[in-house]
Amino acid sequence: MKKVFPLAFVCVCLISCPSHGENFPMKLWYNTPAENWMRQALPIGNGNLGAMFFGGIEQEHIQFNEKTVWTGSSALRGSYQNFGDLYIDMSHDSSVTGYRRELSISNALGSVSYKADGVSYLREYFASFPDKVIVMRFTTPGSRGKLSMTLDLTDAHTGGKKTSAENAIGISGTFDLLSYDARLRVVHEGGSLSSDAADKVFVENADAVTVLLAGGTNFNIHNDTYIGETADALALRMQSAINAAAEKSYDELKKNHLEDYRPRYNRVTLDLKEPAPDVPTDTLIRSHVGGNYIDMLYFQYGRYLMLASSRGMDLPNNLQGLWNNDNAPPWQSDIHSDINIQMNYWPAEVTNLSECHLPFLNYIATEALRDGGNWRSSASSLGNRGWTLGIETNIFAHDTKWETNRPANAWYCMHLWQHYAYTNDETFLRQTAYPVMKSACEFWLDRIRLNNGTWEAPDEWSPEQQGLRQSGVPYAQQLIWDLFDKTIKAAEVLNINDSFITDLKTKFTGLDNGLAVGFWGQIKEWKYANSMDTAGNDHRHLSHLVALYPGDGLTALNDERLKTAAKVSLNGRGDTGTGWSRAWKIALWARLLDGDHARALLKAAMNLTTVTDVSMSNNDGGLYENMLDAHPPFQIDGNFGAAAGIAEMLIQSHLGYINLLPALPSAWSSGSFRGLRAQGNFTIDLTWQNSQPVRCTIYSGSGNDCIIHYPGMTEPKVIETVPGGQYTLTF
Ligand code: FUC
Repeated sequence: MKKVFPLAFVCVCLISCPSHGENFPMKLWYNTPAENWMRQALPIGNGNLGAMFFGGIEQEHIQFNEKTVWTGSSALRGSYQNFGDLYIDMSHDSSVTGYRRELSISNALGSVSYKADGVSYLREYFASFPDKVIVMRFTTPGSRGKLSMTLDLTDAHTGGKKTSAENAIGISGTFDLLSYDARLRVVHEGGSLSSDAADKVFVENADAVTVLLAGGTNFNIHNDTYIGETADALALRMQSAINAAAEKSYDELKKNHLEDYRPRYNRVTLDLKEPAPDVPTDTLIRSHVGGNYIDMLYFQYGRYLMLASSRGMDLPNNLQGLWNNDNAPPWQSDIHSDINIQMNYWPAEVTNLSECHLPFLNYIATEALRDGGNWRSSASSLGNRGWTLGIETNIFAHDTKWETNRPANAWYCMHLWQHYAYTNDETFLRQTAYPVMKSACEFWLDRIRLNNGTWEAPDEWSPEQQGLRQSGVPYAQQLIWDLFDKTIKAAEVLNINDSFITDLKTKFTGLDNGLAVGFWGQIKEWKYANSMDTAGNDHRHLSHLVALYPGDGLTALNDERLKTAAKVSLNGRGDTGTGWSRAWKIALWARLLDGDHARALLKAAMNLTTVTDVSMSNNDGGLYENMLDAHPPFQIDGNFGAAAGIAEMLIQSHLGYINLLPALPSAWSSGSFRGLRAQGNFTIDLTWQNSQPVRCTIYSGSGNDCIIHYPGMTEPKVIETVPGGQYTLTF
C-alpha cells in the first residue's frame, strides 16, 4: 500500500538560499583520439564562443565557432559558418601509452593526456565566460623543457586576411554584412618561441605553453542595421580580450572559469543510484545504455551544453547549439521555429539555468518589437497588427518563406510566460514579456474568424504534413489558446484591465482549444478532413500534442478522455523518430504520467548511430559517441529535449501545484535530486526510496503558497511560505 499523509512536516522558517550541491564527477572519456568531427570530437563553449577538440596525438585539431559568424543579412538567407581551425603539431610520434581524452561536465574542462618517450603530456581546454577567450594549456607534468610544437590558425574562408606577430596569429574578413576577427596568442614558459613567413608559431623546449583564442563579429542585434561597430573597433575589442587574458596566469584564468561555471552547474544534482561504470563513454553507450548512470550523464550533459551555448548575448543557440564545422551546414544551422529552437530551451527553467533562457527571450522581444523589422512586416503584409514569423530564420530575422509558421509567435510567447512562471520576475513580465505577448495576441485577434460559433485561425498547417491547409488546425488552435490564456493571466498579475483585455477575454471564451477526439480515438490533428490523420502516420512531428507538452492545456482540463486520446495518438506515432522527435516523446509520456514508457523513449533517444548525413528516417535518430544528438545529422535539440524530459519525469508544476515523481520509472526506484525548479519560484530537493518520496525540501523564492502532491497521496499538502523560507517534509 502506498504511504500517504499524515507526514511529518517540519517548517524550518530559515531564511536561506538553496544550497549548491556537489555533484559526483560527471565526464565523457575515451581512450582514442577523435577522427570524426560530428561523431567523436568534444564540445566546449562559453555561451557564444566554442570549439570542438579532437585530441590527436601528433597533431591536435581544434575547430572553433562563434554564434554570430553568419553570412547573409536581413535580406539574404546566408548560413552559419565554421569560423576556423587551430592545428597544433606536437614534436613526437604517435606511439604513446595511457592515452585518455576527456570532457569533464562538472568542470567544463576538456583534457588529453598520454605518455610519449617517457614524458607525460597533459593538455587542458576550456572556454571562459568571464575572460571571453578559449584557453588551452600544454604541460609535461614532472618534466621540463620537453614541449615543442608548431601552431597554425586557419580561416575557414578564402578571401580573409591572415596576420602574424612573433607570438600571435590573426584572421579577419568580411561576409555579406558582418566583419569577423579571431586572434590567437601563444604564451610560453621556458624554451623559445618564433614565427615564420607562413604565419605559423613555433615553440621549442618549453616547460609549459598557454594558448589563448578570442573571436567574434561586429553583429549587434539591438541595432536595426545589425552592425554594432566597425571592423577596426571589432579588431580592437578582440585584441583587448586577448591582451587582458594574457596578463593573467593560467591558474588565474582557470580559477575564474571554475568559479563562474561550477556554481551554476552545481545548482542541480541528480543521483539515480548507479556508480559510473569504469568504461569509456563510447562503450557506455554501446554496452551500458540500459543502466541509470547514463541517464544521469545525459541529463547533466544537456545542462552542460546549455551553459556552453546560451550565455552572453541576446541571440539563441541554433540547430547545432554553436558547434559547426561546415560553411554550408544542414538547414544552414539556423533558428527553426516549428519545434527545434523551442526544444533547445525546454530544460532552461526546470533545470535551474534560467539565465540561459534570456538569450532566447531577449531575442524574441527584440525582433517582435523591432519597428519595420521582418517579423512585423510578416504580420502587416497580411493586414494584421503584431508580429509573426516563418519556420527558417537567420540571425538577422530573414525568413526563407518556406512554409509559414504563424503560430510560432504563440509558441515563442509560451517561453516568455514560463520564465515569469518559474521566476516570478514581475519586472521582466511587465517590461519584456507582456508587450510582446500582447502584440502576438493582436495578430491573432485580427486574424481569427468565427465559424459555427467558435473562433478559428484560417488557412493553417500541421508541421510538416505536406501541403494540406485548413481552418482551425489543432496545432494553431492549441498554441493560440495558450497565448490568450497566459496573456490574460499576465494582465491579472500586472493589474491591467483595458479594452484589449476585454476583447481578448471575449474571443478567448469562444476560441476552439484544438482538443477534439477523432474517429480512431486520437487527438485530432486536423479539424475537418482526416485524410492524413491515420494511425499509420508515424511522422516525426507531434504538433497536435503541443497542448500536452510543452503546453498545459490538455492536462489542465483533467479529462480522462483526452488523456486516453493523447496516448492513442502517441502510440500511433510510435517509439522511434528523429533525435528531437524521440526526445519530445519522453516529455509527452511523462505528462501522461507513464514513467516506464518515458524511460523507454529515453533509451530509444540514446540509440547509438553513426549516420552523419541528413536522414529523415525514424530509424536513424539517437546519439553519437560524443553524446551529441543525431537527428541525423547532429542537431542539439534532442540533447535539450531529453534533459527536459528527464526533469519532467521527476517533477511537474504546470497545473498550479508541485507533483513530485509524477512519472518515476521503475528502474529509478531510489534516488535523489537537488535544485530542480518549480513554477511559483520554488527550488526543490527530494530523496525517494521504493519509488516513494522520503524527504523533500522546498526553498520558496517569492513566498507563494506551495501545494505538494505525489502519485498515491490522498490529498495535496498546502504550505504557506515566506520569501526565502525553507521547508522540509518527511514522508
Ligand atoms: C524541422 C524538422 C526536421 C529538422 C529541421 C531542422 O523542419 O521537421 O526534422 O529537424 O527542422
